[in-house]
Amino acid sequence: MQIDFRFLTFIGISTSVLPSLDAQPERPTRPNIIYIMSDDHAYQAISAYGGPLKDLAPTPNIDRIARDGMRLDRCLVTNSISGPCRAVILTGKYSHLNGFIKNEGQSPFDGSQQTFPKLLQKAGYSTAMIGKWHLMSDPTGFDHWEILPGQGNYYNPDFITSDGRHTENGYVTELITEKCINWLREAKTSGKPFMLMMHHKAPHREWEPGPNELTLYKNVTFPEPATLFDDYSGMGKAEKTQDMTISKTMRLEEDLKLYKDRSRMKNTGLDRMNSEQMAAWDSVYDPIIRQFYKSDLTGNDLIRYKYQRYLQDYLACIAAVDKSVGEVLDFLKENDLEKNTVVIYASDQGFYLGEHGWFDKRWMFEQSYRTPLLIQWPGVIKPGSINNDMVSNIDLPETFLEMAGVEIPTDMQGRSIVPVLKGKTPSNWRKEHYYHYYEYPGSHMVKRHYGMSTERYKLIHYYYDIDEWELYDLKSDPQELKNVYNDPSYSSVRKYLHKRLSGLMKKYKDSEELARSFLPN
Ligand SMILES: [Ca+2]
Repeated sequence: MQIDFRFLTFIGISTSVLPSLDAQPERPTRPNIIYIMSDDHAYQAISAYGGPLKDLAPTPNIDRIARDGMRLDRCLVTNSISGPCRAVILTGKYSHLNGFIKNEGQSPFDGSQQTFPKLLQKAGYSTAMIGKWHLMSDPTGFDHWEILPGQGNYYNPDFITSDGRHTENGYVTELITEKCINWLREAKTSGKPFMLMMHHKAPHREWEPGPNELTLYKNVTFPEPATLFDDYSGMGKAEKTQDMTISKTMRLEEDLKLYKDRSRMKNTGLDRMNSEQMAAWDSVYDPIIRQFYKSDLTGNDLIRYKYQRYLQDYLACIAAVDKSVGEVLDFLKENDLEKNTVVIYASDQGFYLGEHGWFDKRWMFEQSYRTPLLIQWPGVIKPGSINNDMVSNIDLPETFLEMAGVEIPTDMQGRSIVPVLKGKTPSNWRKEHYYHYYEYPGSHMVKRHYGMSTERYKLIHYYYDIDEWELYDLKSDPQELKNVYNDPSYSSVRKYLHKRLSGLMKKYKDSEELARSFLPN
């Protein structure tokens, strides 16, 4: 039986007068927390989530977390892009309140504000942040930090520590893993509970596979998504004017490594390779390049080819991340840390693998709005559980604080998912979720939008240089191809959702006026 000692003290019972507690005089040990987050890892590319890629590109180690813990199927992000997701996870506050609303043209994250690592550190946790940070200011609240500058590089990357910047030889996913395991080895001996944020750069664009995965999927053909050739005819202006299609936006050379002119490799990151790494790379890519330019593909055949090339590299990057997760899990097991360590696997947001003809993220549509979340917590989470409750990345900091028995500040805007993890979701759990994306004009030209979702519907408002509302019914249109906002049969739904959206904006202290204050002059 687990006894909450704080509760006994609160109701006025001194623990010392309870004889049954004598055998257990110490506070239950606080769990260690390892938060592993990759960058742009689509749930469609995790075999534990099923789907058509699961047998072709399995992730057996990430799946171990699902097997031993819980797979959460409805984790929604508040603003589907790197830096903002990271700021939300640190602060438990929506972008408009934590101040980090977009990547481009953004001022550095204000590290002086309240974050969950600071609160854990204050409560006696050893804390570390290793890998992609992407918030421009130095990390705060960590006993140890070692980060990539900006997006970082795959091969022979630079790292920044409090001592400055240096270059290391190797592949980024493997280097981050090694650094994390070294830190865990130290943390284990400190006698304190620890919290590690292990943030992989992979599988972010331009999807450069590591030396051990170069050939992994080169001869594999992946199934195409049903909406690869979406023409957006049922959608609005925002979808028709974006710049993130496999067809037009994805570049043959920089993205798909089909370099006809090698001088264009300069400053792409591939030019950081040493001669040995380059020789291994060329031995795989040279034949692909020769074959591609000989084939002279056009039209839909070219789109199909680009999709395959994209997935081959993207999934190879994920294979290295999966191996990394396995190494961490093995380390915990071998060092007798498994039982008292919570391991979380997540991505900063979801990603398109050809759905709607896209790559990248940003939208409130499923593939980028949903992010993978898998958690193992021995003795607390029932192994092999699957959960469908609407949770969000904004819930993570409060969840970590509750796991550690630290008081949750009232100004955080999420809700701890610990009860969900225990299989005891409260009856008043969230049924609606609020979203707001700001990076426009900018890369990929996805218009600014905010909106809300329920289990069945999504209401989205595109603004800034446009004023269009969209409404999707996931029950009749799970692929989100048909905007029914102006369909009279949805008028009462529309009215209801508008009302709920206003309520959510009020609840989260967001408003159209505030959104306008973030517009560029
Ligand atoms: Ca990302």
